[in-house]
Amino acid sequence: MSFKLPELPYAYEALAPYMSRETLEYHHDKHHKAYVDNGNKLLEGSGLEGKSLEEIVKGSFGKNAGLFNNAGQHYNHLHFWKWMKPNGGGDKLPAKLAAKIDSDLGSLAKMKEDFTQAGVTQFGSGWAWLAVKDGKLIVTKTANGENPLVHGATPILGCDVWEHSYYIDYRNRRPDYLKAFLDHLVNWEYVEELFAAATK
Ligand code: MN3
Repeated sequence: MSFKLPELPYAYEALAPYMSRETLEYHHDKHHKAYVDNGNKLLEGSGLEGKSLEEIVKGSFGKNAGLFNNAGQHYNHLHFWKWMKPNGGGDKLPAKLAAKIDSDLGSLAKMKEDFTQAGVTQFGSGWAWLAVKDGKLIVTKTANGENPLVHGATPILGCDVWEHSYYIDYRNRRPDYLKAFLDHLVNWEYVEELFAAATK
């Protein structure tokens, strides 16, 4: 396989005012594109050509840092665009996912609090995650391009807390960005789709 930059699943201005057109232009057209282009160069001769993206991410972790960083970020961003939608966020979740959050994480409010805390306390660049591990939901964080796949878990929601994801719109206010992400942007139907696939 080779990596391909996907189209955004909405217009560049569709997430404003919570994420601006300018942020999406830089983040998707330049940052994600660079991960795709560099990933494709580094995939050549790596021995992982022909594998799925998930296999490339797991297979390069701890062994080929250049390929891992770019393949990991390609995986993360492929989902990140779909983890958001116009008029998303809020507290209306698909029933099965809502029940699982209540039973594994206490409540939706507690999950949001823990997810925000994970994002705020990730020192430097990285991601905050909601993931499925051993059939249970967990909230976690990772540095740089890492993701829960390389820790035996399946990510079902992630928020990019690299500065390129929020600095144009929020400057240094990462907590405000995380709040806007959870309150106005999350595509819970896509989270549910990944949750169902990870728990079937
Ligand atoms: Mn990013």
